[in-house]
Amino acid sequence: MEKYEHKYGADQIQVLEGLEAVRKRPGMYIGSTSVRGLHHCVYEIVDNGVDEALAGYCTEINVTIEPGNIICVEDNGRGIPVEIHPKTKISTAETVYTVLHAGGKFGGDSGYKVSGGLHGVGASVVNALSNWTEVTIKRDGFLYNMKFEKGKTVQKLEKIGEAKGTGTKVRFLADDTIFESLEYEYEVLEKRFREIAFLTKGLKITIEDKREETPKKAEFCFEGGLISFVEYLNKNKEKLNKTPIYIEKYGEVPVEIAIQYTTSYSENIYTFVNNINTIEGGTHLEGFKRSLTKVFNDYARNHNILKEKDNNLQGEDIREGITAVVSVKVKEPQFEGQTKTKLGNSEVTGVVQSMVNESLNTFLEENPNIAKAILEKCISASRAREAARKARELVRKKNSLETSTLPGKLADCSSKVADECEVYIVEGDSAGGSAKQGRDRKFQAILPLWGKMLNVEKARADKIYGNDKLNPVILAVGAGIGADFDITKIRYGKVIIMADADVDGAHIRTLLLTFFFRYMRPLIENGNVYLAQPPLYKLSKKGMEDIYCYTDEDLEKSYKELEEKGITRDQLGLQRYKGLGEMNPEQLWETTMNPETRMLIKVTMEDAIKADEIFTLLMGDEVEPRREFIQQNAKYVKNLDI
Ligand code: 28G
Repeated sequence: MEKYEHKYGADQIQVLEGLEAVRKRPGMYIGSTSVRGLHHCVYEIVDNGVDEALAGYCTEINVTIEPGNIICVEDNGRGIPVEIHPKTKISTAETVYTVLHAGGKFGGDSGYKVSGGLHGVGASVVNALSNWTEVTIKRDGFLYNMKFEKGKTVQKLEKIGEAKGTGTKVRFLADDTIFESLEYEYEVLEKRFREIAFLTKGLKITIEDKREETPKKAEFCFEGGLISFVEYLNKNKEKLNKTPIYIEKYGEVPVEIAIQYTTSYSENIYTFVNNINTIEGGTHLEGFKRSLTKVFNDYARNHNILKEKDNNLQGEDIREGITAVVSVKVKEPQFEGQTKTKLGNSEVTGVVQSMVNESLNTFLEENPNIAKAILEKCISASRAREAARKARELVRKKNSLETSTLPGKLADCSSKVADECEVYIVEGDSAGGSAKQGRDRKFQAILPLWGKMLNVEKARADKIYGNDKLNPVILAVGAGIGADFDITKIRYGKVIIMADADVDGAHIRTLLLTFFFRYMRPLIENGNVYLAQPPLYKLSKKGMEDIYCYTDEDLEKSYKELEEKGITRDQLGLQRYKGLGEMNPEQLWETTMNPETRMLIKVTMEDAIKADEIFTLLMGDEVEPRREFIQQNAKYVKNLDI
């Protein structure tokens, strides 16, 4: 064995200088020496396996975090070639692990590196930044291995036995004198490998964390590729097209896209170049957006969905509710932007655009019902946008005139210190009357509302503006809506929704919450919205103070407690409150409005996405799930923790 003793030729000296440069300025090659950079090392190695999968020779990659933060990556590809490389005069395998940018400079490969870590620097950089690296190759019926320390070859590639099958296995320990920490985060790696599995259909990736006594592991393999990706992203949303629209073309610039519309209002387009998430977008995203706008407008014109007098739909209208993943492969990607995650190659725009034009147009022609559903949503999005603009103008005008008219039905409080003031939005006239009489008028205002509230999810901004139910709410709160909502102008520190504890009450609560969520979101975020909790039952007995119960469990508990005191159920009078109107003003005050004794539920919104899902479920067009949901959750706020 010529371990430690092999002679260096001119090429080898160059190699060592190259890897020394990597160790001197690691940030230049892997971004940083933080955990982020540490994780990038794993991605670099795994990406070589992904390339082998993209070449069609590898179906499985297994990643293990071993105790001591050793990373082991194994694939069942062809195995890195073992023969002497004509340029470097050492084995190809060793070349890959010791020569900087081996792929481009020495590889002479006709293909292009389609996968790539953030920086696509290759295995030699990881090797240079590792305390040690061990590579094992199964190829041609034999088993080979080689070893490195801090990038230097300590054991050249040698045949160590026989082997069945083919593949490559790499184990490495990152250098703790270079990285700030060697603690890999399992969740971070898991998320990335799930993503890679979505982006590489059919490839199975497993990850196992063996550092703890109870190992964590996951396995990802998606035959549906990007279709599965989009379905995963939309799993809790109501869809307009049941199966994602799928576009795939493998030309000079391979492009793969999946699109699914939901009833939500958000735009979720994820783009990838060579499997790298291009967070800042770029030319591929530009091409995709342009095509969407053009194809949908053309289709709408050709099918008379947009009439001659109508304006074109704007891009943002067409992207409302979209979830899409755009994945392109570019031979020499130019990454720009602050975080180098913006594709700069200008030729990509046209490629993506013309490809999507063709495929999407065909899809719409073949699926008129889906086309219609999506366009209906686009059109209402454009109306909402127009109405929001009008509302904005109106609010601005109004503010400039300093007319702060309050709604006629509002029984305002005497204090003007918003922090100590509360407004009760009360369903129904009779309850409104009791609330007015029962309140503490110093700091409690009452705003009664009647009848069926407008479903803001369906009607949206164009109807909200000027709506006789919602306008009083907007005026009473006093801080505007939408983009003009100004939390510093709110007239009450607490906005309390007081509705019956039945299905209708749940409905009106939800409608109001949706309204606040969509048009006064900071109010929820700031914790100003509350739900009053009127009691469901009253237990009474002569000589005993009335007991109010707010839930069925509450009632059972009270029965049990009273039984322990020797009071049986049949000795007790039970009143079931069907509505707030059944309570007299004193009772309403005592049970629901008195700050000393009432139960208020603060509406929080820790997870806006989660809330969005709930509102979509509750307010969407699908009536049956909504009814079921409300019925199952009559006291739903607790369960949902909105
Ligand atoms: C386990 C850790 C990550 C890999 C291969 C397979 C080949 C290869 C890798 O070749 C040099 C450049 C282009 C030929 C290629 C095998 C062609 C034929 C390969 C990996 C030489 C690299 N047979 N599997 N590299 N090429 N897996 N997994 O690293 O010209 S790296």
